Parts: sequence; structure tokens; C-alpha cells
Amino acid sequence: MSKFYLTTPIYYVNDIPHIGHAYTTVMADVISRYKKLCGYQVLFLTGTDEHGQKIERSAAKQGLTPKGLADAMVEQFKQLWSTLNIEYDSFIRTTDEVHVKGVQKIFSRVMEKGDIYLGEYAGHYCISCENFISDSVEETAGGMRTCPDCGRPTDNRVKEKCYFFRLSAYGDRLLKFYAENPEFVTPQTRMNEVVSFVKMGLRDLSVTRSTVKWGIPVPGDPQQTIYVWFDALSNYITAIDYLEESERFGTYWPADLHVMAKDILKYHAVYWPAFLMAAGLPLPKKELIHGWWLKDEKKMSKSSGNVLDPHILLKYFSADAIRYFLMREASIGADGNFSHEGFINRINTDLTNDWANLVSRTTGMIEKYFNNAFSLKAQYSEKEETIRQQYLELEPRVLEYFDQYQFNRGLEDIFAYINQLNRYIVDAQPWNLAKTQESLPRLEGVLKTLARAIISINTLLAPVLPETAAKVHRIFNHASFELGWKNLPEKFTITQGEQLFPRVESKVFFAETEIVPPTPQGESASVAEGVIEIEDFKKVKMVVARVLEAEKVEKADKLLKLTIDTGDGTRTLVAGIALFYKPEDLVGRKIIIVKNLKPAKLRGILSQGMILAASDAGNRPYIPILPEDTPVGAILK
Ligand code: ME8
Repeated sequence: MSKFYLTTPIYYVNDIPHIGHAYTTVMADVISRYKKLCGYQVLFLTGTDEHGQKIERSAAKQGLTPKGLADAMVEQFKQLWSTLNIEYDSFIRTTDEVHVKGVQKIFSRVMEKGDIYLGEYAGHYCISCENFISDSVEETAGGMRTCPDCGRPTDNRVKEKCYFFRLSAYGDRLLKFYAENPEFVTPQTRMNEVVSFVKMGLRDLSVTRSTVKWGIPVPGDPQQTIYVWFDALSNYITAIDYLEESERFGTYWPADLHVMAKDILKYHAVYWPAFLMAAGLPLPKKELIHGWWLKDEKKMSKSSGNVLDPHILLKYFSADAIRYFLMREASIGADGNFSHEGFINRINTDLTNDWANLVSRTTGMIEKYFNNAFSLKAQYSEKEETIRQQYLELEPRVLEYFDQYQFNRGLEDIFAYINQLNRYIVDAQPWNLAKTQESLPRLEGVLKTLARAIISINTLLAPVLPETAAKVHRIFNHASFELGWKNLPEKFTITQGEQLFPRVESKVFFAETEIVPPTPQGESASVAEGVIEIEDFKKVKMVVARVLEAEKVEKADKLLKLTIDTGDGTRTLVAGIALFYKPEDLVGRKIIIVKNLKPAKLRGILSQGMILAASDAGNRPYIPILPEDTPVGAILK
């Protein structure tokens, strides 16, 4: 049996998990279940990253010890993973002894090789990303630097004795590795980013801190603690017993897949392979980099305060519904904007209306017409063969998408097939077939075909919807989760089950949770940068006016004073167009003005509004020409 070792990032324990963490972990769980379905011996690792300044600070703020905070948070992560039916095989904590000793072992190994040396670091540090910021990075006001990863100003400059990793020596070897393994990072755009980053040149990296106490002591120099990223990345090997280099390590390393979001790409695709090369260990086979879940167009993150707690959704929806939404809605590589409205619509449409309804209609008819047990010999037509053929074509397509981790596309195809099955029911009209004794074998052929299609599809859906898949299999008294068209025997019985995805009305959800629903135009339209609502536009009152009089303003070369008729009266405007328009050119002409602009005095003249003109790069105005019959006072809208 081939092995498949996959990992999630180990999450910081400074706060409780949110939808972003759930996304990565659900995706890894779906991959793990899918690989098991395909016959792999899978090891799925997740865990928590507990050392470093960020955790130290968080704990201090809450009046806890770092370990006390970590212990509490680990429970929160484990509880959420259990609720979401995440079946990890191993959970590593960076405070576990096997990890601490394993990190010291890899550190010593690299040091013995001469790739870790003593030096001094002087520069900025971003505690949020636990990232060293070089002085070449742009300065913000006050002499601080901006973290290139998260965009926050760094809050401290550090100068300390520390150990460096000779990263600069690995640039060429890394580039050679990327060239030989062009799919090491997927999607391709992320691979390109990594290559460009390395091509820009690598500097040696500080891998210890003397001012941070909450960390793993450097072997032989306990005043220093190991840099949190060196510590954290090593979890992927310490969790499988790098310390003893036992059979487990031999079986599972190198990892087949590291899954993460783009924020930590550099650490995984540049630093981690370099550390491994230095330690003489094989490199992971693939890194899958997904996009971010955004809320209000900003990355959902603890520090931005825009995180979504999955527990709110879990009060109304099953774990499977959340898993489905996350896998169906976001495509690998792209960011996804989370909207509750979108969530509810997706679940109600796909899972309640299409999938649950297909199962309940089919089982309802098997109960009604056959009392839950088939006994007659069924009669089949070409239509049933088409349903089987369509499934046989669908399955390899879906598997290919799943193999490429394009779950959204695989699910899209599965649900297109589910819709075909719903249409097939309408076409076959089982309720009419039930009317006469002669058509009962046909009716049985239709319902058995539906049952077989449902059980087949259910196996494909099982990695994403494990709980529902188990329920559906139970309804059809079917035990095996094997791929392929399920040729249920001619004689079989079913057991009625509960409703799979009860509908949640969005009105009820929004009223009870007090979450503010999106505006009717749709959330995203209102939040995109620079986009305004129609209501914003309507605030500007623009009308057509006629110029009655025009004259130059004394001692002001650029200004003209205009007296205009706005259809409901006359008023005065001062316009900066005198260099380009003569007064006589304007008298009698129709112009567009902003009527409700706050009046302002220019050269002692009260200007009541503003003339509209296009202007070029040199600020030359071009007054639009309106059709001759445009009425004075007409509103622009
Ligand atoms: O970076 N959208 O931990 P972390 C999508 N400890 N995914 C998101 C997300 C969002 N808005 N927010 C978080 C760390 N994630 C380090 C990792 S690994 C050796 C050390 C997910 O708690 C995503 O997988 O900040 C991201 O890469 C990870 O959580 C960061 O988790």
C-alpha cells in the first residue's frame, strides 16, 4: 500500500480558531479521506505552534503563563476539529518533549555541518508574523519599518547576539531544486513567486533569539532560544519521530503534501527546504497553497478583528454543511469573500434542494410504492443505461479534479449530475408508472437506478460530507465505500432515515444571530474599493443651465464670473476657465452644473455651484456640448 503523509500548518495558540483555520484543516481532512478512499495508507498531521514572542505577549495580557494559554487553546482547536469531523492521525504540540528534543537535534546537525554560526542581528522584527525585517524595507513615519508580509508597522528594533543560518549559500541549490520539481509548489503562480523571491538573493537568517525566553533552548547555549519558525517547521519531522529516526520516520518522510495559505509560503518553500538540505534530509514532495478567506475584503485574521467563529454557523448548520461550503465555494489559489447570505443560499440550494431532496424523493417513493423492499424483477430502458453511463463518465473527471485538489470543480460536476437525476425523476414520472400493475417493473427499474446512482455519488461525496454519506449508506443498507457504479442486487431493502439537510431560512438566521445581512445590491458590490452605492451618486444634483452673462473677474486671469439660469431661478458661478474660454463664447450656451455644492467665496464673489468640464493632463477644460433641445433645468442622473 502506498503511503501518503499530509500536514496542515501548526496554528498559533494566541487565540481561538476561526473559519480560516477551519478551511485549511477541512481541506486536509478531505484530502486525507479521499486518499484513503483511493487505497493509500494515510498519515494526517495537525497541531499547534506554542512558542515565541507572540504567544508570550498574548499570555501575559491574559494573566496566564504561555503554557497555560497553550493548554487552554489546544482544547479549543481539538474540540472544533472534532465537531467538524476532522480525523487527524496525529496532533503535535511544539511543547511536546519529542518535538523539543527533535528540534534541538536538527539544530545541532545543521550547526555541526557549519551552516549555523554565531553573529549579531540588528534590525526590525514583526511579532505578529514572527518575521525578521531587513533594513532595506521601506520606513514608515517615525523611523519604523513595515512588515512586507502583513503590512503592519514593526513595533521594535532589536539588536542582539544570535545564531545565523547560512541561507545565502542555498540560493542556487534551491533554484536547481525548483527547476527540477516545477510542481513543488502549486498553483503555479505561487511557484513563480518563490522563484522570483530566491532570485532576488537570499541573506543569512537569524535562527535564535536571546531576548525571547519562551522557546526551545539552543543546545550548548541556553541563553538563546531557537527562532520560532525554525522550531515550528521542524514539527513535520519531529511528529513522525525524527528524534529516534524510527521506522515511522523512514516510512512517512518525506511528506507528500504540506497544505497552507499563501501567508506562510516563504517559510515553507524557501526556509524549510534549505533547513532540510542543510540537515541532509529529503525535501517534501508538494506544497498546496490556497488563498485567503476575506471578510469585508480584508484577510480574516485575529489581529484585524474580522474573524468568523465557526460555532455560530454550527448552531444552525451541520459540520458537513460547513465543510461543503468551504470546499465548494473557494477555488485553490483565489481569495474568497465570506458572506453569510452566500453561505445560506449555497447550502439551501445544493444540499437541501438538490441532494437531500433527491434522496428523500427516491426513498419516499420506494417506501410508498414498494414498502421499502424490492422484490419484483425490474425492467430497464435506455434512459437507465444513460444514467449509468453518465456516472461512469463523471467519476474519472471528478477524481482528476480531486487529484489536483480542485474540489470546487469536482463538486460542481457532481451537483450537475445530481440535477440530471432530479430531472430524470420528472421525465420518468414514477407517480404515473405506479398507477397500473403492468408498469410496476418499469417503476422498479427507475427507482433502483436512482438508488444505485445515489449510492455511487454518495461515495464520491463522502470525503467532503462524511457524516451525511454514512447516513445515506445506512438508508440503503449499504456498507462498502468503494468507487465505481454501485450495482446493488435486484433484491434489496431500505431503511428510512432522518432529513439530511433541514432548510434554514435566512430571515431566521439573521434575526436570531443579529448578524447584519448584506444590502440588497449584494455585499461585494458595496465593499470593493472605489465603488459607490447608487445612493451616493444620487446625492450629487447635476442640472442643465444656460449662461446668461459672462465676464472676467478683475485681477484674476483664470476666473470667469457667470450668471446662469437653472430653470428655477438665476445664480452666480465663478469658474476657472478664463484662460481657455472667452466670455462671449459662453453667453447663451447650455452647460452642466453641480447645483447642490456648498457655496464658496472666490475673490469676494459667492459662487453657487460648479460648472462641469472634462479636463486633460494639463488641466485644460473641455465644456461638454449638449443637444440644442436639452431643456434648461433638466437633471442628470
Ligand atoms: O502562521 N484564510 O499560524 P497561524 C485562509 N504558526 N486560511 C487562513 C486564514 C484565512 N483568512 N487565516 C488563517 C502560523 N488561515 C504558524 C504556522 S507552520 C510550520 C507554522 C490558515 O495560526 C492558513 O492555513 O497564523 C494559514 O496559512 C494558517 O491558518 C496560519 O495560521
